[in-house]
Formats: sequence, C-alpha cells, structure tokens
Amino acid sequence: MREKQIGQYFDPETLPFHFCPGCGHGVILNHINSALEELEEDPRNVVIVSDIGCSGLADKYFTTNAFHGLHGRSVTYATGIKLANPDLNVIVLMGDGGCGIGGHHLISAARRNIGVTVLVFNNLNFGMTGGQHSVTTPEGAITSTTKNGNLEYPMDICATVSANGASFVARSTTFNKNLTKLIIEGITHQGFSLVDIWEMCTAYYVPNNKYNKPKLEETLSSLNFPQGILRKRERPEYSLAVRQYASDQNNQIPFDVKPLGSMFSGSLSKKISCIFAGDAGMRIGTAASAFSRGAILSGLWATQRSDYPVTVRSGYSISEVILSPEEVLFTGISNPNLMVILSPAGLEKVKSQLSKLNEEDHVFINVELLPIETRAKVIPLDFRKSGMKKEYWSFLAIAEFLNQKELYPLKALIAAINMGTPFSQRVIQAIEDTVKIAVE
Ligand SMILES: Cc1ncc(C[n+]2csc(CCOP(=O)(O)OP(=O)(O)O)c2C)c(N)n1
Ligand code: SF4
Ligand SMILES: [Mg+2]
Repeated sequence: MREKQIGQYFDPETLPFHFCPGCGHGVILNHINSALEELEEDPRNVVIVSDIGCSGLADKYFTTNAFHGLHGRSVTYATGIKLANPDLNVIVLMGDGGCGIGGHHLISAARRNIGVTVLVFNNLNFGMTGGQHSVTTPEGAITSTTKNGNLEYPMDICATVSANGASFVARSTTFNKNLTKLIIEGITHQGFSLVDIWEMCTAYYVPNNKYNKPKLEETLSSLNFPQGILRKRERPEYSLAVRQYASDQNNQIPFDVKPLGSMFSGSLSKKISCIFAGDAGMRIGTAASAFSRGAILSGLWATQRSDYPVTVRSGYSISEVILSPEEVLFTGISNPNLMVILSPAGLEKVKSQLSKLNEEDHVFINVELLPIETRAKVIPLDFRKSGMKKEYWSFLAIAEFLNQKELYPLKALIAAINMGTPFSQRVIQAIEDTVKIAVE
C-alpha cells in the first residue's frame, strides 16, 4: 500500500490507496488532488464520475460528490450531470478499458463539446481483471489474452476525440512533473476536455513486457503519439448551448427539474418502509412513484428503489418506498412495515420479508394469494370487485391503505397521479372513491 497524500479533497481520515505497489493510479490521484487544491474548488461543486476497473476505485478517496456506474458508461452519467447543472465541475476518471467499452460515448461527448473533463488512466491493459489486452495495448505487447504478442493497432484516444470535436486534448505520462498543471488546464477549460495519461500497471503490463519509463516513452514516440496540449479551441459548450437554444425559442429546458412543493399536510410521525410487489405490466413502479410524490406533496420525505428482471415485460416487479417526516439518508429496507402484494411472482420474490414483519405492520394482499405466514395484520383485497384492469390494482391498494392508515390525504395521491401519465377519469374516480376492495 502506498502512503497517501492528505488534502482538502481526500478523506481526512487517511484512507490508504488499495492499488498494487508502484501502480500509476495513485500518482494520478495525487495530481488530481493537487489540481483541485490549487483551483480552490468547493468540493460540493465537484462531481467525480468513476468508471469500472482499478481506476474505478478512485472516487472513494475524494471528499467530493461521486457517481460510480457501469463499465464504459461514465461519460454518459457525466453528460447527464453536467446537462442538469452546468455549474458543476464534472470530472470523469476512466481506464483504457472503459475507453474501449464506452468508445462511442467518448466520441459523442467530444462531438457535443459537453463541458466535462475526462482523465484517462491509460495503463495499456485491463488491470482489474488480470491484464487482458485493451484498445490501447500496443502492437506486439504480451498480455494474458495476447500471449504471443498483440496483433492489433492501438487506438489513439487523443486523435479520436480531437477529430470528433473535443475542444481541449492533451497527453501525458505519470512521469510528467507538470501533470497537475495539465489537469488544471483540462478542468478549467469550458468545453469537453480529455487528458490521456499513460502509466504503469505494475501487476500485469510491467512484468509481462519488462516495461519501464524509457520503454513507455519509446512506445509513444514510435507510435508518433505526441505529448502535451494537442488541441485547444473554442466551441460552444453543450449544456450552455442547450439553454441558450431553449431561451431563444422561449422554451423551458426539459431537464430543468423543479422541486415538488408542499401542498397538503401529512400526519406521518415516524419513518415507514413499504414494499410493493407484483408482475411486470402491473405499473408497480408507476404506482410507487405516485405514492412517493403524494407524500412529498404532503411535506414528507420519500425515496424509491425498483427492481425487476432483465426482461421488462415478464416476471416480477418490485418497488421499495420509504416515507419519513425527516430526511431519509439510507434508502435500503431491512425491515418493512407495509407490504402490498399483488401477484404470485411478486409474492415469491418478497416472501422472505414476510417473517420480518411485526404485529403492528400490515400486508395488503390479493385475496387469491392467501394463505401466507406472517405476524403482521393481513388485509385481503378482492380486486375483482373493482372491475379494474390489473395495471390499476396497485393504485387501488394504495388508496385503500391511505384510507385505513391516513399517512397523508388521498387528494395528494390524486394530485401526484395527475402529474404522471394521464389516466382515464374512470380510474381516477375509482381511486378517489376508494372502491371497496378490502374483504370484510
Ligand atoms: C460491460 C462490462 N464488461 C466487462 C466488465 C469486467 N471488467 C471489470 S474491470 C475490467 C477491466 C478494467 O480495465 P480498465 O478500464 O483499463 O481499468 P484498470 O483496471 O486498468 O484501471 C473489466 C473488463 C464489466 N465490469 N463490465
Ligand atoms: S492490477 Fe494493475 S491497475 Fe490494478 S492496482 Fe494493480 S497495478 Fe494498478
Ligand atoms: Mg487499464
């Protein structure tokens, strides 16, 4: 483990790097830290978007905002974040593997000239998964997937984004003393900026190729890949251009999210954790969203997490909702208080949670799924009485629940439903009237 430099942007509790000894990733992180310190950026204004791989472990060392998603997609998340709030300083940390897997995202970001900074941790192989060759592995290089030497020509990341409109492009190695300065230039540039940083994977690429600093420099010059600032030009930055366009058209920006106001008053005094379980196509997620929005409109806090199999139109659909009079800082549910179960697939998926419920908790369940074993109060619901299609059952169940438990007014749920996809008046009326579906 390397000694880690402690700065304003690293966790003050000294979290040591978990990279292999001599790995270039730590060197780059220290330069990023120095760059942010020199810029005196407010950490709350910085978002580090990390990719996957050893380089993807980097965000946890920073005391900034962070987003960690799928391999190769970091640039897409960064684009969304910057579009939503152009004032944020969005920095993507991705490996050469991520550049290959998400190559087209990189090109699109460059074309758009979205104002994010991409720092490529280019160690010429997939470090985390065992040193396989990547898009930047030089010809002839030995990796675990090119035992007799790589036959492919390496991708020139800088030339690729440059040719596609990037407005700041630079290349460096971790041995460059001025790397901090280069990163600062990238961060302060208004449009899309990328710094391709060549470095050492001491676990795989270095031993496989008897690699060292002179060899790295030699590779760069034999490929005719220059170092330093390779492109700097002015082009309209995308998130600002979108806003300019919208204002010229007298339009609202579609992704300018406005917070929901508080129009009703809720009577919830402590946190309640709810699980909705049904089939795909039963609008479980939509109903859970309306339930959450209704709570927010009633002055409460709400979080929602959804789960469904890869197949969107078949199998289970689950939504977990937490409502609270106070801010919810953890969105997971270990012990639910309320379960709404509508279908066999939904029941199968959440069955193990039933034993965690206590006497004061509730299960609102399709009567056809009984019997179940639980200590909670079971309220059987007979949806056949409503004459409504399955896709509206979860709304009816929520209305019934609100009617019995009075967490917040039914009017708030209706207002929340009306904010989403319009329903037929008949359905709204059924929810409003809380069609009696509970079995007496
Ligand atoms: C879509 C996808 N494909 C493959 C993987 C498996 N995977 C995890 S890390 C990794 C290699 C990462 O290499 P790189 O981006 O160069 O980062 P490094 O580990 O070298 O820092 C791969 C292929 C994955 N997580 N997701
Ligand atoms: S496997 Fe390679 S990239 Fe990963 S920490 Fe070790 S040296 Fe660094
Ligand atoms: Mg790599």
